[in-house]
Amino acid sequence: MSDGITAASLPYVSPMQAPPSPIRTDWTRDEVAALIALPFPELLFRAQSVHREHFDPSEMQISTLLSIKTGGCPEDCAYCPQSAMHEDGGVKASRLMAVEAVMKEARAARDAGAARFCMGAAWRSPKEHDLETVCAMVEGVKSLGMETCVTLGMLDNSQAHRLRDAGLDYYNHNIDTSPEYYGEIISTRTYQDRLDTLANVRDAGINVCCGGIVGMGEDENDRAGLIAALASMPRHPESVPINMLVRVEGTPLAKKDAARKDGAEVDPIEFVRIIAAARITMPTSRVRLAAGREDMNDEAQTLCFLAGANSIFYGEKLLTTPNPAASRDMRLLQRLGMHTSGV
Ligand code: SAM
Ligand code: DTB
Ligand code: SF4
Repeated sequence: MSDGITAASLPYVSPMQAPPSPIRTDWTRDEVAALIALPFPELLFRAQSVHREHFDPSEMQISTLLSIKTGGCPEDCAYCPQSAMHEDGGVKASRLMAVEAVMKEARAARDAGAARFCMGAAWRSPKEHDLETVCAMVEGVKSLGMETCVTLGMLDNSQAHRLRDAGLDYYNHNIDTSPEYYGEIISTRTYQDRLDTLANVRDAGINVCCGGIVGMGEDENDRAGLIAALASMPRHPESVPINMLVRVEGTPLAKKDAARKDGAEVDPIEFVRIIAAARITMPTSRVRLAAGREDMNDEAQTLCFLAGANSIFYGEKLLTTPNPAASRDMRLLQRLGMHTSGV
């Protein structure tokens, strides 16, 4: 380029100077289904247009996950290797990590460039003394200058307030799938239980991280129902993780034909459509391309980014399953000319 203008110095362009799309919280399943079914070029154009109204399309937020208490969970989520209810036992149960050990991992994540540190515990809900320890972890990680997120199962109102007082930025609690399909996946707590926890988190003034999983044998209607349920919350979750099911040996969903009647994997193009629908319906939320990237090629991930995903989990492990190596992710972002957001 001439005159000293480089691609990096050019502002990104908002398509036409159209009025900004309204933030709607009344999305219906039919409307979301119609979006998902749009011709792909039209769907991606709409998703990109909305994305550019609120975000720099070249920016990627990166969060690092740590399992602070692994396995032995009394819940029966059919996708999860940490449930003690599955016949094959899943992963080995361990105790809650010590605060200093968590700090060590958080420092390493910060030094590798992560802006947010997410700590997950395989609990139905936290016990009193464990919550105290988690509050100390939140305070410690925040003192490193990172955003904090925890996912500890169900919370009552006072537990949510205690986490808020410790300075917690985000609480992750997923609705996982459509209200109708939910009962096929989890029997030990209800969809309403999840909504109650989310209401407690909101009431405490903590940002909500809430999303779901694609590839559990749900049909198109359920996928539209998942996005419609998120997008019709009175306030959209600030972070929306969209996970592709990671099939883990020993879980009820591990067998392909258990997860989908025709035995097929989720079509990556179909997955991109779900991401685009999340972006269009929740314009200001961070849409995270969450679990499942290890099994996606760079091109499928790139389409997800073009559809509006602007956050990933970074580091070679999710909670218990593999995630792409940091070097692979950095190479991809470099190839795409994208940059990570600062803390
Ligand atoms: N026990 C807590 C809870 O369920 O609220 C927190 C941890 S749980 C592992 C967090 C989320 O990870 C689940 O709600 C689910 O959406 C996602 N997840 C778990 N196992 C998964 C898998 N095998 N594939 C994709 N996503 C998964
Ligand atoms: C979310 O939606 N995905 C993350 C995070 N929230 C806690 C967890 C994915 C877990 C994948 C299976 C595992 O590694 O155990
Ligand atoms: Fe337990 Fe959470 Fe896994 Fe369900 S998803 S079994 S609640 S760790």
